[in-house]
Amino acid sequence: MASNCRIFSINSTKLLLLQCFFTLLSTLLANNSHYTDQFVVRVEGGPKVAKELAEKHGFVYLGEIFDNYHHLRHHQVSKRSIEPSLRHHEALHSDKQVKWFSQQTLKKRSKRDLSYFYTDTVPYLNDPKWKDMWYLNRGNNLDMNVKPAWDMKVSGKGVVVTILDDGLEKDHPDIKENYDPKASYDVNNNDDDPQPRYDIINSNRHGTRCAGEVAAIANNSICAVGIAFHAGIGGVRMLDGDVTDAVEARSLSLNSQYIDIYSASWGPDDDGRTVDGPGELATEAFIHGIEKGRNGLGSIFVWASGNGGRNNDNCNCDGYTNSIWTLSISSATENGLVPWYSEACSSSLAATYSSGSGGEREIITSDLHHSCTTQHTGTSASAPLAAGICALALEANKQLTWRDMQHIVVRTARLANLQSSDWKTNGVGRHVSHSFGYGVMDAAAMVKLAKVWKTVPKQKVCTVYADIMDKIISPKTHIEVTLSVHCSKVKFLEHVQAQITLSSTRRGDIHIYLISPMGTKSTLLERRPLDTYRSGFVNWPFLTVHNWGESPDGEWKLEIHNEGRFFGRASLTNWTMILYGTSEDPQPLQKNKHRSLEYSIPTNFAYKNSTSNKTTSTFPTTVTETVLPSTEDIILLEENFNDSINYNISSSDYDNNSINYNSMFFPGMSQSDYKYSGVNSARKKESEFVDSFRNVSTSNSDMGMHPVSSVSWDKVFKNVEVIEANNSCTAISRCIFLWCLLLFSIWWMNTL
Ligand SMILES: [Ca+2]
Ligand SMILES: [Ca+2]
Ligand SMILES: [Ca+2]
Ligand SMILES: [Ca+2]
Repeated sequence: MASNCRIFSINSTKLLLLQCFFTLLSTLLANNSHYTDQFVVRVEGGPKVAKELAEKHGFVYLGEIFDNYHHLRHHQVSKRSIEPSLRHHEALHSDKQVKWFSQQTLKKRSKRDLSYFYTDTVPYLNDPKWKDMWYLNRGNNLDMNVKPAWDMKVSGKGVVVTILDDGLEKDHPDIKENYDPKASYDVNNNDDDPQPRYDIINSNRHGTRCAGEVAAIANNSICAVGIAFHAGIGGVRMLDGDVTDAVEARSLSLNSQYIDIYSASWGPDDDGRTVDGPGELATEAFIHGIEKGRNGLGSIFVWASGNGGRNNDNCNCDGYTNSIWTLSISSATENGLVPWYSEACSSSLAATYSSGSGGEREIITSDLHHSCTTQHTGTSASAPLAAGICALALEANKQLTWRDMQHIVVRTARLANLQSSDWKTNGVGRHVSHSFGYGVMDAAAMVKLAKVWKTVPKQKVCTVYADIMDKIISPKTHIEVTLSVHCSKVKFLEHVQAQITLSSTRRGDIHIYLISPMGTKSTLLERRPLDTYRSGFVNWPFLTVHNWGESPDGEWKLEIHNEGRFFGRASLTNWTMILYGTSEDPQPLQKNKHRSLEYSIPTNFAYKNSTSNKTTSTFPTTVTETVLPSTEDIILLEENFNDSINYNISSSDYDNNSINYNSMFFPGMSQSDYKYSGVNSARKKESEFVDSFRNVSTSNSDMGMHPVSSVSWDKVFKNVEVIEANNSCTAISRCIFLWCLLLFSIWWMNTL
């Protein structure tokens, strides 16, 4: 290094030294822990024993985190210190009752909101802001289908959601009837009342805003409407004070037999240079939650994917969203764009609508001081919307496990108007993107599917270790390593983790891709220009959900790129694949159910198309609602329209039966359009058709539909065969009946 330095002129030497100094400083700062006055001890014998122990050593007892772990504070210990309090360490260490203890260090956790019209009147609810709640009521396949879910008589009744945040204004007139004290706690102040601390800049409004999105009361002439407006809503005040591992663990494990869904819109700094995740207690709390919460069905943790877009942050570097236990949610703007704050990563499962750029509308919800806001923003706003939608699904089926919920989200999320350059189809034909996961959440489809859902089989895990290596990745090059997997326990994948240890002179120069045996390429890490740390990654479990449903067997390929300059060396030392999933088909009966349900598609589609060619009415049209069997059937139609492409898996050719079906499904298309060679033109027509049907403007059409491979078409066709065999008679007669009814109505109208 010294000999290299001499080559430079004085100025560049100074510059280099300065650079060295800052790197050293930032490394030092990064590694420096700030000790707090909080301690956690593991003591057997319950809270009584722990309280006695606390008293003996002069601690204040704050509460039990979970089994045998207790949260303490010592008033004589400084609230902030670079040094641990050795005297108290000594005391706890020498006490035989104490099995384990830790002095809690400070964690940097930031809230995920941002510091920053026209109306489509829907005469539905009397809440003054309802008409402006575009993400719930604009129709045209451009909202989250919450209204049709409400029409199925679900509103979150009997479901309990808790917001882990900076408090909750529990006496807010649009919230108080749904406020649930049993789902609430103040971890910052150690009392039962999560009421926020008020200051002149309303810095603690975040939790109240998130709560209103979930459970603001409907039709009370006040402010807005929550998605699950009959759900119980609680607040945990935990961000307005020192955040430690213990504080997070207590919040995540609060009343886990009572609370169903925890919504969190915070995490490590989105500064584009942090790699941080849950500590040991918070990890334990997650495990406790998914294994024991909700009587063993598992707590549902909904998590905001992060707001670090402008800093080129990557949500896979955030251990909370990158965790398999959290249902990670990103955002889409009103126009279906990737928001400027959005972080793309392979661990996001789905998206909900939220704020965008100037001119695009934001989220409406309750606000501090009993008020109402139209300016809730960021992925902070997205996670509670997702939590509300999950509450609707949970009311429809209280037996859903934490994994069931993720399965249902994967199967029902829609492309809608979401535009991203990286939409792709995974190995089982599901569309997925790094910005939006599987697409925008669809409340009606989730409720529908939840009702017929059978609990997925037990989660199995295969862990496959690559040979210990020390593979150098020179600057401006990349390496490819492969790992051959044969996993007898897992045949249908859910989460896939690539646990990686690598060193690098500049962590932000590294980008990593994982290619599955079925050819699905996940971006595990993008470049992060602001991440100058030299610390690399130590056993970091990069998560991808893009392989959902694929088989794990075959060759996995890991591609690591190093964009470093000059001496920017990197080296891969360890790679382990952790493959989660099931040995049996997670939802075998579902396929049959959907086949029979799919039967309703041709009827409705044919009919709708015949009437909606000239009408500009929204979906579903009033005409349809009065003439066709029920709104419910139309919802089925849309839900299954996606499903038929998504997950009816088989290999097969097509026959005459399928032609009948397709000519009904996509009227005006001939058999030849569906030949292998004609797949592209078929796709085009399909998208044109869907556009005219859904009244989506043509400029969005190509983004609205996803390219469908010939394999996917096969899947549709096979399915059709089954349907036609069982139901063709009823299908045609129903269609003819409706046509006759329509013609008769027209004739009758004319005679008047
Ligand atoms: Ca309080
Ligand atoms: Ca209201
Ligand atoms: Ca982040
Ligand atoms: Ca997650």
